[in-house]
Amino acid sequence: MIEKQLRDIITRRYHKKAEECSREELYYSLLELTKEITKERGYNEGERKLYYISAEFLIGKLLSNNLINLGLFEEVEEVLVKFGKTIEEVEAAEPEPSLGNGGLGRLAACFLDSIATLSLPGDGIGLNYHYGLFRQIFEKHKQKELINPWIEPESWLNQTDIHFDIPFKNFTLKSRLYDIDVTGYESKNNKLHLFDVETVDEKLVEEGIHFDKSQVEKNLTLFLYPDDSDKEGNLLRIYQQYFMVSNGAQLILKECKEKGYDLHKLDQHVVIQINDTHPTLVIPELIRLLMLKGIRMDEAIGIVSRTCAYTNHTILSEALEKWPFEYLDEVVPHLMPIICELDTRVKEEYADQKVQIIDGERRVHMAHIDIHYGFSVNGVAALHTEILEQSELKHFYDIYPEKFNNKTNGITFRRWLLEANHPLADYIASLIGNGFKKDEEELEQLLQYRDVSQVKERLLAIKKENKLALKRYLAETENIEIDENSIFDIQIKRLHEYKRQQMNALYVIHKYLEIKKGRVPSTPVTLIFGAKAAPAYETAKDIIHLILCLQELIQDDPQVRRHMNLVMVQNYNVTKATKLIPACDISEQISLASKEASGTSNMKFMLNGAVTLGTMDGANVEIHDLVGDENIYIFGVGSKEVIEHYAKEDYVSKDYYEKDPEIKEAVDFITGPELMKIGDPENLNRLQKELIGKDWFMTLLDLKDYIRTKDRMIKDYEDREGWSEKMLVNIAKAGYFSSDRTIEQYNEDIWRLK
Ligand code: Z2T
Repeated sequence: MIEKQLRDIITRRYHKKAEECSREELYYSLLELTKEITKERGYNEGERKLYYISAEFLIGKLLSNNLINLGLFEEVEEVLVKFGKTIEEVEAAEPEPSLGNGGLGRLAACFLDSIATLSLPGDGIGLNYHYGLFRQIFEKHKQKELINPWIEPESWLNQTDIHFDIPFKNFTLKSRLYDIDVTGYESKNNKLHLFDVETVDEKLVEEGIHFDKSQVEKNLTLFLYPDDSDKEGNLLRIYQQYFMVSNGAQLILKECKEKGYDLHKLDQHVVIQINDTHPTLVIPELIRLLMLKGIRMDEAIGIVSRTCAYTNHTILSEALEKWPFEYLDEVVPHLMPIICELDTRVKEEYADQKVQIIDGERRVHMAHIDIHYGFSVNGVAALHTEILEQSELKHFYDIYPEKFNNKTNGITFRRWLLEANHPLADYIASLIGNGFKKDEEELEQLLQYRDVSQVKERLLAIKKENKLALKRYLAETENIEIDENSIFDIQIKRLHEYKRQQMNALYVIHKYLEIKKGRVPSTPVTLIFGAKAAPAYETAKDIIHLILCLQELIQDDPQVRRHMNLVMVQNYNVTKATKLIPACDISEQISLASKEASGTSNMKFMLNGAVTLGTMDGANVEIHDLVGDENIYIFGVGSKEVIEHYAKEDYVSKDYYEKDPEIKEAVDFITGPELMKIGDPENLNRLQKELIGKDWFMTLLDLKDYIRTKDRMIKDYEDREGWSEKMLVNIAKAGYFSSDRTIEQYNEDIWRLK
């Protein structure tokens, strides 16, 4: 069936036989076929619909994902073999859309998959960035940023004829909507609506990712801002945000009109989830549009407040958006009377300075708009929500306890198990059937095999197979050699001081010195890093520099390399994550307790049989609750203690540096002769100074415990049977972290669709 359809498409497109097609030709043919079959399934519908507005949707490549969700993957795989190609080869021709920075954007993509899979009517609304996040290459042991084009003449984007006028201060921009179909697993579809400007000019890009910022109509959707949890204030960002939400609001009202809904009852038919504060302007914009339709302000505010719900993703204060009043006034003056009215109403009701929308310095606190004028505020892991309620947002929790709720993050198993790890998914299915693909808690049935050696040996064999596959992939794509018989210890996530890649690097230095002294690990270890740094984030770039210098030092030292290897993959993205995660033994989740709101790679690793080395932070806490002490390695100080250190301002990194010879030796090595020969003294000196003089995220506080715990883990790895049992328990308990569960909870408590 598929074979004939595909052959027909190929003949029509290329006038040749499938067997003679290139990877690209097969890819475009499959793209066309997949889009066609998707359309035939139809779309989820209902009396009430969700709009998930987000500045980021990190959807990654879609071919395999969509084929799995359509139930066609195996058939296509077989057909391609007939044509003389593997699906991996064909998929290599697909560009990856990198429309997100990291966890927040990937979460939005997992949510779209689960919303469709659960047959809920819910669309995504975002922007069609032409280049998305930058592509990273390494030059002279440093990150360099290049543009990352992903839009081709044919792609998953469907151009529509939907346009809106978006009013700015001195001009109006006309938008165009592009849609990507979201295929659920064995369900109907939803849509991801991405808005764009027709006048964007890609030639505006100069060198790297620099571009002329003066003409908004030419650059509005060129790039995604490359920040992760910290950002530089910028007018262009406000332009992007308003463009996104005004389009979103107009689309929502258009759909309501088409369905004949009464706008006075908007909140019965529509719920808007605001993904972090980036889409906050949807609140005043929707109020403005309802008023233009003749609804009085008071009522409009009420309707919108019953329609909007807000998700918070971080407690890092530098990431909480506070726009100067003048900036907003410069871009969207027509919203200012509404924002001022929202502010006045708060000031009339509450004296507390901490809950004001406009503060004493005339800055507009976006989160405060969301909390006062939305009906729900949620955190993304149990600990995170508790910290919001008890400290970060305490003053709001005191006013609105009923608005606060937790929704622990999740991941879609379709991509992170079925697509990323075929051998494991197939083996699990052979043991417990296919139920776990839609009802993930069924993975618990694996626990009955806890004491069955054969099963555990198979898990080890599959891990080995995946490590070999990664070895081949890295050899082919990055010219990197790794030893499949070593322990794969992986830290992949955005580069940020709070995530503490620098602590992992200090471990490497410590181990290097140990090996030099003849104390070698029982099993060789390969440490793998993958991380992009925000281009303006100096310390993050210094940390990348340190890691790349260490990589060269070790590569060129056969004596050390035999026992410990270090590799940093270039341009870490969703595609690379699907290759790296199934091959992992040790999952590094080592953020300073209280700082990682949830983390989601921790869940992906666990699901694929890696064991977590982590702090009591974010969702690690819930992983620990589920698997128990025996099956996770926890170290470091807890969040209470950390929060106390910040309150008392009593953490002095220099004391740790001076009092502990091991710590001192490792930190000093950063500017020792070995690394200074390889790297740039400016970067290495600056990083060392940062660690001794500031160390805002308390690396040195946890370093000793980290080293001890990781060493214990490496020792325990030798007991293969014992380790494989930990793997089994982790996989069996991962069901809780399915985004299907998360979305069911959003729907139950917030959205109430169907
Ligand atoms: C982001 O990826 C996250 C938080 C942000 O706060 C911004 C970005 Cl781009 C503004 C991450 C969190 O750091 C991570 O802990 C969490 O798992 C993820 O969002 C999804 O909630």
